[in-house]
Amino acid sequence: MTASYRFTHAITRKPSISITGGLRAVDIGTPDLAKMLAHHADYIAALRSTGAEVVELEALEAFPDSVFVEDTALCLPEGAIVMRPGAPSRLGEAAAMAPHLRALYADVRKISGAESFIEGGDILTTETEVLVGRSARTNASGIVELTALITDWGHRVREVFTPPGVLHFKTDCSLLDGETILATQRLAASGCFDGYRVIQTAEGEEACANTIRFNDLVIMPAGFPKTRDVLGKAGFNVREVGNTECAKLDGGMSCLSVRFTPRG
Ligand code: CIR
Repeated sequence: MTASYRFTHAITRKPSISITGGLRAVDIGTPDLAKMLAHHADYIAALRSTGAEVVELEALEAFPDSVFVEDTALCLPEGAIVMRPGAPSRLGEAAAMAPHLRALYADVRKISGAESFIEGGDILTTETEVLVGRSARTNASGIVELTALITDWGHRVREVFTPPGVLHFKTDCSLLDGETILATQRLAASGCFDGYRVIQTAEGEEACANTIRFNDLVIMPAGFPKTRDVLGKAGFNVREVGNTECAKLDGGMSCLSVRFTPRG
């Protein structure tokens, strides 16, 4: 069993009607809720098709971005960490996630420093390390606190840097298997994946770097045929899911779930 991409569980949260007011770097249009709900259902069906149990949480109208549940928690086999989002409008989402983590884990810890900020989208867990990208949402203090919280579980944290102008570290990369990363050219060029095998997104298809390996599937946003074919030829079992509406809010495949296998 390879821990970094084999999961028994995932948590998702239904998009809220307030999603139309979600954060975005550039306004390229209002997301269509009906279409987003349809994409969300396809996403959950893909997760379930691998045999995993998916806990679907109710929409949180007070938090427009709450469908992007990944940013609220880091789940490791030994326990879970409640994040402290750097976007002020998203801080309360983490507290809303905590009871659901406690229902599944005996050990739930949290980032609590008033000056510490960290979002799950900046964290890539591989077979050997937990990479955390400093970004506009994740700061050095958040990374120091996370390191202190997970070291006794045997995890090694490595601080890396999210490229300027990119929302999260994982906006530009994904884990494909125990040693392989899908990354944009701009992120791979930083050298942060030295020692890993890197498959680069095709030119002009950088927006599909946020993909997930979930059990036997690589779940990627639809509409990126060159990268899809590269992954298919490399032997990955690719499933495409529509993402046009979440993309308007800078969201991709990883943001929509917290994926985990609680130990014991
Ligand atoms: C935000 O700006 O926070 C949301 N509109 C998008 C969050 C995407 N989450 C992720 O990449 N993990």
